[in-house]
Amino acid sequence: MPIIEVPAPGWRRERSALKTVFVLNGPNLNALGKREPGIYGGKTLADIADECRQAGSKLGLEIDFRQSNHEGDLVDWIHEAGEKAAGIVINAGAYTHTSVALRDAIKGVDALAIEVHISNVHAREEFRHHSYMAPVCVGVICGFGVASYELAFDAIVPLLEKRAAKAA
Ligand code: CA2
Repeated sequence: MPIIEVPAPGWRRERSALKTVFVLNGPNLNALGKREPGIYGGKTLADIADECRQAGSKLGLEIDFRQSNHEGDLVDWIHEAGEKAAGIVINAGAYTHTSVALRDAIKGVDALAIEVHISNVHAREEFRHHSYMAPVCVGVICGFGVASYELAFDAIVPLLEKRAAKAA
């Protein structure tokens, strides 16, 4: 009698739910852990990338983690995410408060985008209270330290599942 291996239902669900999420980081975030630990904590961007990959893999997400100090790179990566990813988690740093280009790029792609910040921007200087990107993102998570990224993954999974179910 042939032996047929039947994968556990959970395994099947986990594999089929695998989705790519681009995690995009803007200017100065490469300096995390080196200065201003009172505001941003002591973790480096490499630590955050590791934590994001671990948290993402638990949720069946494939995380593509990137950082640039250049606005155009971020625009290009948003376009790339539109081709290759289901979601975008973006901490655009100071470009959040200045960039119409990032807003237009997010608006122009199908990938769902969530804006994140490590600090609570609303408890800081007034110029940080406004985000050009927030109106074109599905939501904004800020003020939870590095956990803001993981909270964004928790938030995006059901949205991606809903989208996939609609498309099926
Ligand atoms: O809280 C956040 O995640 C921010 O996006 C961080 C940005 C800031 O401009 C936003 O308003 C809020 C700053 C990026 C990190 O800047 C550093 C500067 C010096 C040392 C370490 C980080």
